[in-house]
Amino acid sequence: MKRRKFIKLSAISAAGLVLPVQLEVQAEAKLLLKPRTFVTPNADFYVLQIGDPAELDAKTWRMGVSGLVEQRAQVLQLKDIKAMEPVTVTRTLKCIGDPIGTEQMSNAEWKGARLRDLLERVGPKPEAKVVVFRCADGYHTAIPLADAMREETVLAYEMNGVPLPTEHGFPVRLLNPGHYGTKNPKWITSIQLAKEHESYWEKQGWDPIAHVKLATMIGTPSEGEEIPGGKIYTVSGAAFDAGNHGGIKKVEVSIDYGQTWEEAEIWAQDTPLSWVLWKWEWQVPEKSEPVEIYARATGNSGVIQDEIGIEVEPVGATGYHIIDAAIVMP
Ligand SMILES: Nc1nc2c(c(=O)[nH]1)N[C@H]1C(S)=C(S)[C@@H](COP(=O)(O)O)O[C@H]1N2
Ligand SMILES: [Mo]
Repeated sequence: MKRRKFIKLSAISAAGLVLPVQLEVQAEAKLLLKPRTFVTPNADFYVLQIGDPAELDAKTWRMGVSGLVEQRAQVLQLKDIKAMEPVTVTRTLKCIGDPIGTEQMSNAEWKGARLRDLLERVGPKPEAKVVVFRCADGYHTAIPLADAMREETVLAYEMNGVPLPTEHGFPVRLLNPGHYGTKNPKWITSIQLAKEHESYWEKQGWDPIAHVKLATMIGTPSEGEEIPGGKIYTVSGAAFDAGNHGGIKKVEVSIDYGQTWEEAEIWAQDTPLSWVLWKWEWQVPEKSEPVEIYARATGNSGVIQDEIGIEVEPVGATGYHIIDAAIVMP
């Protein structure tokens, strides 16, 4: 009660406004969480690519759809893609190079068209096994045709209500559920049906399948943070499996090197194709000592993350994210 009142008062003084009490307490409490919002604002969404972002002009941009197709190859403009049946989806993207997901994992609401609807127009030949995407920055990657034909595979042209920002792939990028960022190409200029393809990162030894592994990140506290002893501290973060283990069933936190685990509260979630956000209120002991905070998730399939992780780079790890912090008494 005392703490809530304090939070409420500081919210008023910080904002200089009096909001409805409940909202105000929630908003202020969420400032202490990381991630703080279920949908990542575009300005905060991680950015990753092999070189500089490609700057494309919607007026002159064209995307070819060709290769092993039954019908005539097509050349599409942005308006052609926007004329297709639109879908709006919430999806988390995560980089394969950030296996535990501390920084390169973000969540947005995207609008686009189903890749399947486009591929059905050209009709893949029976011998077509993969769909190859070539991009304006020289990047190229392929996904299995079966994945491309899933209902959830989307060619996105909007992100959080605005046209895709340049750095996120304007005018069109792929959202390929269940797979790391490598399989979500930006600045697409051609789509080709083929028997096989060796992609940009595969040539350098990265996993050609790139299934997202079950992972949990701790946002608060941060590495090396000093946590006041004898008070309540909110440990928070995100967990994600991209649906590969049936979604996240639960998230647990340990402050005794994994001997005992406390279940965290999942405070925001959507489909398994988005991350879940979690928090756990910790009654911090009244003594100065170093502390290690562990977090792990369990998938609906029953898979539990383990400390070391069964798989490591270059396929993406499953180990715990561990934070070294310190409890300090005044
Ligand atoms: N054209 C192109 N698409 C790309 C890449 C790239 O280098 N070029 N990098 C991929 C990787 S490794 C990741 S993690 C995601 C990052 O997407 P974002 O920058 O929108 O977060 O883009 C993917 N798509
Ligand atoms: Mo990535």
